[in-house]
Amino acid sequence: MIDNDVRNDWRLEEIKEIYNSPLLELVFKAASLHRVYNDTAEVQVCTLLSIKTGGCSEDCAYCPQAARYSTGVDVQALMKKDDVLSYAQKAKDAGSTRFCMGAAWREVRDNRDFDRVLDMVKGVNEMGMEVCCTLGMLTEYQAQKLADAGLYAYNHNLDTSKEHYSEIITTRTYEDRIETLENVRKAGVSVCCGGIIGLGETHDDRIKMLFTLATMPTHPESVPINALVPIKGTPLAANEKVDVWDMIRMIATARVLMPKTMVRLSAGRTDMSISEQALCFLAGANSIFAGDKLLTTPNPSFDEDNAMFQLLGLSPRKAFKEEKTYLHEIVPTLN
Ligand code: SAM
Ligand code: DTB
Ligand code: SF4
Repeated sequence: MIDNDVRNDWRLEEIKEIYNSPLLELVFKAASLHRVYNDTAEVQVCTLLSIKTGGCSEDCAYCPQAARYSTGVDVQALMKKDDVLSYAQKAKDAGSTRFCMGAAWREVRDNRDFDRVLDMVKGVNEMGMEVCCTLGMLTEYQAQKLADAGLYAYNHNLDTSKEHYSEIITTRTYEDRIETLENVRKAGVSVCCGGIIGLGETHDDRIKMLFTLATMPTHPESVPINALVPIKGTPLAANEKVDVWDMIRMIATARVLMPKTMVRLSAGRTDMSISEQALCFLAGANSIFAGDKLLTTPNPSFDEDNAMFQLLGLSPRKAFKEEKTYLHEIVPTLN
């Protein structure tokens, strides 16, 4: 496979040009690269579970789980390991190959709750699913402990551009986010990092966020693109609904910049028709969150998504495929 398209020396001006190109040209370019580097009939199906909900100390302006906004989300302590494992089994039975556990924490602390999460990671890994966590900031030591327990991927989003970040979150910095991502990398865990559109950012902010992602020394293995789910009680409650064409443009640009990355069509699917989602898949999206809830907000049901997959001729991607591809690449005799 020729990897000339997988670059991390993108210039901001080049990205601007790609992002601003005529939409159908951009979709065509993204779709063409997508079929060179990925199996376009496959979509990774991930299931999310909120293992600790609400009561978060941070001030992320979009988030239903921030304690300081009255959003009606009930605070729930960390779930029991067995309950989490039975939920993971249900997700596996419904066709999910990645299970992502989310906690409304600012950061991980070295306490009994973390030990319980490590046990959950071990349990889900033993079930043969790719385990992912999103728990807030991590030290290098904590990332290593998660890796040792069998963690496959860690989700930690940049959310927006460095310039727009302080308009959205003031209780931590962009640099804090980058530091956690570096700790995850050092531990050998797959990086899942993307953002949200619809936060009141400009097109330039979106381009800058994509620039930061696409110029990392190694591209994130997965990049979730979320449309803001406006939540009553948060400062962004009255933000305008994200235009589906903006979502498609964002996905297509991410696909062109990071041809081998899994680009995830994340929050916002309940507002999208099958035709709109089909355009996202054409533009290079190859991962979704499945199950009727994201963390606290609704998402299409497994049945609805199965029907969509049938209609579009898509099938769920097998677990641990990246590893197998990698093995084939370094040991050609296995082919
Ligand atoms: N507390 C951890 C953190 O902030 O990294 C993990 C959970 S947090 C809810 C994970 C991600 O969900 C956020 O970084 C953000 O990108 C996304 N998210 C949260 N609320 C959202 C909303 N209303 N609409 C779209 N995405 C949202
Ligand atoms: C990501 O980028 N999107 C997911 C996951 N990573 C953790 C979360 C979306 C959350 C949407 C709001 C909610 O359901 O609470
Ligand atoms: Fe807390 Fe994460 Fe929500 Fe921010 S996005 S308020 S850190 S749960």
